[in-house]
Amino acid sequence: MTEKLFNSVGVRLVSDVNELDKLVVDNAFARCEIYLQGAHVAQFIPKGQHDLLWISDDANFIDGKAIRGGIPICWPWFGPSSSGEGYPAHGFVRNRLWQLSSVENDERQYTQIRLTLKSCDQTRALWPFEFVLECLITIGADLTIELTTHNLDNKPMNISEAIHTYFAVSDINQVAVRHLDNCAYIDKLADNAQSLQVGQVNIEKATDRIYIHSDDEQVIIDNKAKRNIKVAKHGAHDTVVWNPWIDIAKGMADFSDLGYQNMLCVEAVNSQINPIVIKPQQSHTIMQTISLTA
Ligand code: TA6
Repeated sequence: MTEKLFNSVGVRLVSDVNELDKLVVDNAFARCEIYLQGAHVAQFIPKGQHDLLWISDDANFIDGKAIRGGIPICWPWFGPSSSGEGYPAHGFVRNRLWQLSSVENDERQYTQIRLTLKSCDQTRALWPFEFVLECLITIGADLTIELTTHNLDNKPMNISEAIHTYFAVSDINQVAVRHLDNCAYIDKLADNAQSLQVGQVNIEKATDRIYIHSDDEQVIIDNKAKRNIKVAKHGAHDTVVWNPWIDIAKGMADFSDLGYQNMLCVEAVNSQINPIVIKPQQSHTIMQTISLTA
């Protein structure tokens, strides 16, 4: 195992022949692990707390494979590609190696990690645009993921995207999501039928919903753990709530069979229903902040 230290206190780049390269941040507020592949946050543990993020016991940590759990970045499309079969689900940046651009502290002494990904021949083969993608990850009492798309092309680009966060919960049967009341949603498990949410969201079966034009703040109430997680977004029209439940989980090799009991995805999304058009030389940012709340 090799390690590189940074000027910013409590940040190490850990390279292990059996694993992917990851940044380990251990500052005054939290511990966090970030894989360079996918700019993928895999752990966020505020001091004295348990991890806010869930990772599958069967997750792969292999070059070129997406990690099941944590915070995958889905870009430049969310879900299946509109170009048809042969294109990866959720875009192509979650399993590519990003470049580490900077490690700094902000004025609150929160650690800021900046990772970038640029278009290249391999990305052009999947999506014919010139771009720079920047992911700024701020680790403090809360965790913020800020994903900025720079369109360097001479044509407008149309993207959908997600910050696809997997939260750890103690028992899915005792969890509720608040602040989606009265919001319309597309039910992906009911032929994309549209419904209206009434009251809080309880998860009692496989759930895969796109809440359209949702409020910018939800709260996950974890009754068994007696902890609440605030999930705030910015620059994202939609919120996706996903739990595969047992049958779908069993169909995924990297998803532990009973893992569905201890996870819930609440994602900041611009879905294909609400794509973002970025003009040449313009930028767009989507953001999610997660924190414990009373
Ligand atoms: O965000 C929910 C979702 O789009 C589901 O439809 C589900 O299949 C999930 O993401 C996981 O997708 P993945 O490509 O990571 O298996």
